[in-house]
Amino acid sequence: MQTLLLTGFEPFDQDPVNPSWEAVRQLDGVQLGEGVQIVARLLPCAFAMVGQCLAGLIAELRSAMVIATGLGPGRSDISVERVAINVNDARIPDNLGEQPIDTAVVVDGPAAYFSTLPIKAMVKAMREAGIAASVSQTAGTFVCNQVFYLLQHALVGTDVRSGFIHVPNLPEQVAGSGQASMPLVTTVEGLRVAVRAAWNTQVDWVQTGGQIS
Ligand code: PCA
Repeated sequence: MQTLLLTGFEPFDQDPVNPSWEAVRQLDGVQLGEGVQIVARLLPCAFAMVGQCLAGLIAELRSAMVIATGLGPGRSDISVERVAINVNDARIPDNLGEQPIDTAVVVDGPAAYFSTLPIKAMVKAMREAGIAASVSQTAGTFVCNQVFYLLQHALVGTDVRSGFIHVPNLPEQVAGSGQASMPLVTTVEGLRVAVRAAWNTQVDWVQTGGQIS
């Protein structure tokens, strides 16, 4: 049985929940086709721990594809990330109180890695399912970007495709604030559709996902 590793994050910044984990845990065990199943795992929101955790999961599961997810506070849609950069610059402390500023994710590593997922096809599939989605040009400079960079660094040169998706807050996390949110049921369905499209698409769709600025 092949596996597709799908990770979510624990809560951070005093939030009681993280929708990325709440969503991916519901997809644990879902079959993507003949002999392929999703394995969902939780990652800690801590710069010092998350790399080892991720490396352990990659080594243990030897998954055929890896997709990491996290909460993007303020995002209004499911954002498929294009690029991970070699910078940690934390605006808030992580769950261990660490707040690196302008450090490298990997010393002497390349400036950036692109997602190796078919990001346009994933966005297209979600939109066709009626779910708000877009390509995102930045995964930020916090723990999600670090995980995305470490993931791409670990798998570069292999045939295991990988990438990162940010999901919006849950409505109950931002009630009354006017901030964007997405119901959990929609996030779960969006991720299900995106993961399926990633697995089934060998050559990415050509459609714009660009931004002027
Ligand atoms: N979101 C944060 C870290 C963990 C998460 O779910 C981020 O975007 O960096």
